[in-house]
Amino acid sequence: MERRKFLKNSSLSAAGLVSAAALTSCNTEPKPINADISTPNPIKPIVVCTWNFFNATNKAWEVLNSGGNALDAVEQGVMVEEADETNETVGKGGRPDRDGNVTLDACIMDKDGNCGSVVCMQNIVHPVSVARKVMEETPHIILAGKGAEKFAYEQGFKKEDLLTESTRKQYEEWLKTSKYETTINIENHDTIGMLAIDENGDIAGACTTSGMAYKVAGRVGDSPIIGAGLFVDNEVGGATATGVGEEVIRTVGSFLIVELMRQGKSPQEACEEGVKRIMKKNEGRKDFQIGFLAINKNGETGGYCVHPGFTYREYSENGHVNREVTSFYE
Ligand code: SD4
Repeated sequence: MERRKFLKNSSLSAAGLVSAAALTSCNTEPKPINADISTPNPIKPIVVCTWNFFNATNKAWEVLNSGGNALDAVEQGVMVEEADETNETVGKGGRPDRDGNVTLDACIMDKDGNCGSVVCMQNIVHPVSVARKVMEETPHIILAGKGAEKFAYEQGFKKEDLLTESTRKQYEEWLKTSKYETTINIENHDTIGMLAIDENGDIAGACTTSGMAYKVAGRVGDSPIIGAGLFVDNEVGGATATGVGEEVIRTVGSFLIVELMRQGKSPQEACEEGVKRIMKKNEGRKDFQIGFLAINKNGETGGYCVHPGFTYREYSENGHVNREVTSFYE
């Protein structure tokens, strides 16, 4: 039997999951609380991403501007960074864990709430595309480690060494002290989270990273966790995060921001509230950075972070711009 059919027919089938969900769900339709959340003239298409990833947003814009859908746009956009060996926080060229292995996390989510994710996966340059295959070809959402890698080979992905000369040398240098820090300072992270609205007004998002440099083997951050590093609700908007994943997970950051927008907050206000919730649990702590980015159904965007320095790139018919965001600490 074809693998796809096998997976679809397995006892944990999509149909099974759907009916289980239907049984446990209430009968009310999930509608935006704020009824006037959409305007007659939304900005679309539009793409935004964490940090100043010029080439990635250009690629996504190319897809959107030629009539492509938001899902293809975010996948192809973030793939640019996964392939860029000079980005040492994403894909090939990402810094390894403390055992010297590059382990990648990524997820993707579409307008219908479908999502896929891979965590702690080695030897594959494009984890976001494997995540998309998990979403489209299996009844599951998350595949981890060796299982994710095996699945990737079955789907035709090629094995590739993700360490580069530069990251190998840095790792050898790090081994001399093996100083273990779970914090990320404000300069050394550039995970890409991307959100797009296509010309139909549909929203999709993707997020991909190699996580914290020299992390404990097996550590997974927020980036591949739906609701933490990324969340999309086609009725409301989307949000994504960068920074210390543990803190984003604790507040289910991206889901929180989308829900705050559902309740009527602007993307900017929602991101500010998201960071404030995190800081409330970390009173006085200044040794970590988090940046949130959000877009609503109207194509309005916003961002906020713990320390100054986080920016996001935006590309629409109004042009492309790198936006600096305000921060919790001056
Ligand atoms: C993580 N959020 O693994 C990621 C790290 C990050 O740029 O954003 N790096 O916790």
